Amino acid sequence: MTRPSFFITTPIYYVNAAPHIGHAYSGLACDVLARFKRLDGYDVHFLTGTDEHGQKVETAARNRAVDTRAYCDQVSANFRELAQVMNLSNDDFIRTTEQRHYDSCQALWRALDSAGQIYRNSYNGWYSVSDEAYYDTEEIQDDGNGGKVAPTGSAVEWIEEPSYFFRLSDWQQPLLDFYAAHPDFIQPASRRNEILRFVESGLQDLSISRTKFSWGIPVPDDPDHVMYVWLDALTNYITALGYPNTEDPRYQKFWPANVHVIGKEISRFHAVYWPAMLMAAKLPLPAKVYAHGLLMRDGRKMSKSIGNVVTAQEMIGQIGLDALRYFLMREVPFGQDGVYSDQTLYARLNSDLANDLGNLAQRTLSFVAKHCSAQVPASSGFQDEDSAILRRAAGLLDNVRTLMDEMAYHRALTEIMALASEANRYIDAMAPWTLRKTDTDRMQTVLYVIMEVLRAIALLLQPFMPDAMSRMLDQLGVSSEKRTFADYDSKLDSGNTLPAPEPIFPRLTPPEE
Ligand code: ME8
Repeated sequence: MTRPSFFITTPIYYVNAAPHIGHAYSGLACDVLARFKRLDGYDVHFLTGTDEHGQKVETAARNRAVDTRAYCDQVSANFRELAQVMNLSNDDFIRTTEQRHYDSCQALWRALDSAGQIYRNSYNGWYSVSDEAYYDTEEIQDDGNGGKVAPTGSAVEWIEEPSYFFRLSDWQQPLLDFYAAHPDFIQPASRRNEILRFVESGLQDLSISRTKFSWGIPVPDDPDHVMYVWLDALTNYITALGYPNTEDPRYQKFWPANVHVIGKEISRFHAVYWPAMLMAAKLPLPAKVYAHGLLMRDGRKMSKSIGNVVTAQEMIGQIGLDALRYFLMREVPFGQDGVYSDQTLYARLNSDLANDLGNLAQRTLSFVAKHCSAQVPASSGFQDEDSAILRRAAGLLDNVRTLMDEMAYHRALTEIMALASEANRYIDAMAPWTLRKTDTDRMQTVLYVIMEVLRAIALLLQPFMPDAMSRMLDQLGVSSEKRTFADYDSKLDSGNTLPAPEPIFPRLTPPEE
């Protein structure tokens, strides 16, 4: 039987600066869903990479007085390392400076051109190098210091140059029809409304080439022009599947994408320009664009100039990788901006991981090690309380699956952790330490029930905390072949010998304590 496919992508990151926790966040959100889908039987393709062309990158290299390509190699390597540091399970890492991407962009350009979607003219207007975006005069404001800024706050400059244009204006109605027919295309709803208003207000043709610098993919047959970096960047999603060879098995299997995960500030490029280009090139459209919020530290957007940028490596050094992964997915409702501080970080991790889950596992497993000869206990018939909590555990996969399909990670984790809290109440009420003296059969049953609940929790938490949950499943004696969701309904083998339990989530001490 062929497995269903699932293609998920992060934005490709500009190599104009070092990666920080915000870049790690998009990759993590994709990784968690990619891992969930793999465990759920899907054939997954997870793509990330770097966006290396354009004026911004060229300027960054020049400011450092280094060769542009050497500079790209170096910063791209930092993003590749970030993926490893975050334990991302990406199947590919694309760089827009690769030959495959050059060929793909030129082919897409030619496809748009032969469809009559490209014409030559000149662009006179505002451009922000920092955003790599064009702005209308109505959008521009004075910055109070004699300069002009875009609505994003980025400086803009007036440019006048010959340019090729894409007939974006042709696609206003087709886009509106598409959004109406696919209400889930842009999520969350707040972003969808913004995009609808933008498209309803009218679309102008889009300048898609620049002549003032050369760091880009040349326009076919007119190498004085390089392609606009967003046309180049968006194309990465099909390059990676083998485009222009639409017979490539990866393209056949994985295009159109199931979801492009992006930060909300780049919604317009993904939800307007990209689907318009695809329609114009007669290619299928992705199923979903999910625009998440931005991580803020101590109430402010992370930025180099404010000096509140945190790297993933720093946080991992402080709290450990899986705790970081858990925190980012649990604390911030996906789709909203994420404000966090050290206080919320340590409080959340100690309460959920050290106290609730860690304590449940540790006290159960050390009790079993001591009083059940380090073997999976045997159940001798369930009472109502046992059946109730086992039923709840059995039903959890379906709930979590639905929430994961909505990309409601924080709600999925809330549900899973609620079961851990319930199991803590159950163990307190059943008091196996008392049963040990009065009824060892009943004690074994209770411990078996808790271990079964822990097995369900650990299976479901694998996408979020792969290493920690792999260790927990080892300690529960779950063999590595029995860890997919197809095994969710299987049971622990009573009598199976267990390894010595070890704490998985130590209590963390905040730096100022
Ligand atoms: O926009 N919080 O690249 P970029 C959360 N090359 N996410 C953040 C973040 C923060 N504080 N800061 C960055 C580009 N991100 C283009 C994309 S795609 C075809 C081309 C994440 O280096 C978030 O995903 O500016 C955001 O959209 C992305 O990094 C921007 O990365």
